[in-house]
Amino acid sequence: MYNYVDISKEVAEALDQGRPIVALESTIISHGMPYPRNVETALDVEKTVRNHGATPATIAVLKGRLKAGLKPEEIEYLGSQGTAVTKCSRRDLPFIVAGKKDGATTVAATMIAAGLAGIKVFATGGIGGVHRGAAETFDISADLQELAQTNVAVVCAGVKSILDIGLTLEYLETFGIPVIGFGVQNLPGFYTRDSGFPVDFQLDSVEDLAAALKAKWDMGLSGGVLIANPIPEAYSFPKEAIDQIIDEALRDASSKKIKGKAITPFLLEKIAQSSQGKSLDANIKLVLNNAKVGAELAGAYMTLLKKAGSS
Ligand code: PSU
Ligand code: MN
Repeated sequence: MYNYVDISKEVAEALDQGRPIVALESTIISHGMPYPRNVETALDVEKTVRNHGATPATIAVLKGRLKAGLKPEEIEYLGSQGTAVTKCSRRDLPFIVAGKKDGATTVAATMIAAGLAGIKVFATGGIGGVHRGAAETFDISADLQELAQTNVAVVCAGVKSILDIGLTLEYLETFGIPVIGFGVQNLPGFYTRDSGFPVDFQLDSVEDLAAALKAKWDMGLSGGVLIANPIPEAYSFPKEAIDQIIDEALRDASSKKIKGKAITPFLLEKIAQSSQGKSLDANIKLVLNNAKVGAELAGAYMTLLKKAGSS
């Protein structure tokens, strides 16, 4: 794997010394937020991870090399290039790598790189899922299949209603992917704290989360875990307000016949416009909140591994 992954010095040292690391994705930088707030946010997320005792490993493909751990100038480059950088999921990786191109990694591709590097915890904002109307379009994000097979825990803010939340949960169940509410009984809805759908398990501490991860992987139950951490109350949207904005964005996407990998970035931009930037502010706050939980979870997981190793 070292033939394909460049692990930064800082991340390599943390790996060697068994210190906690949090993987971070780059599609959220290039395709999920406008410049320059995307760059500011990516750097703030790294700072938050550090402030909570872990090492950040932002992941992307640069000139065909998978990178775990980026320099600030590389984050600036990805953010300023925006959608000019290819959004890179599992199916795209071989071509971006072999073609020596740049790629912004989705949740799926970031999990792959994190898995190769030996990083177990990944924090982001939102994951892809089963889209509304999927019965006809078949639009189901490759993120879900990645969660089914790659041993990385993903901390997110739940599933947003640009997706079909119920079908996304069914799909996750089918593939054996546990969905954990962090301190909540109901799945958070990204911009809102409650999607109205119950989660499989509520856990209230990072120690409990770490123990569940260890039990899963020790038993050889491969695949990821989805940890849903609600947006802080102060930044959350009332459900009706955001649902209206999302419905309007979905209608716009459908009339413009936006499809495939372009749909999520299109909807996010529309929602930001119609909410006068409030959805972007909320998005940034929830990502920072997930970075904190991710860092604490990575710490608790490493502590647990050390205890198990010494007993
Ligand atoms: N949801 C967000 N922000 C994002 C994404 C999803 O709120 O930036 C990105 C993530 O990188 C995710 C990808 O992995 O979109 C999913 O895209 P698709 O549905 O095309 O697989
Ligand atoms: Mn899709």
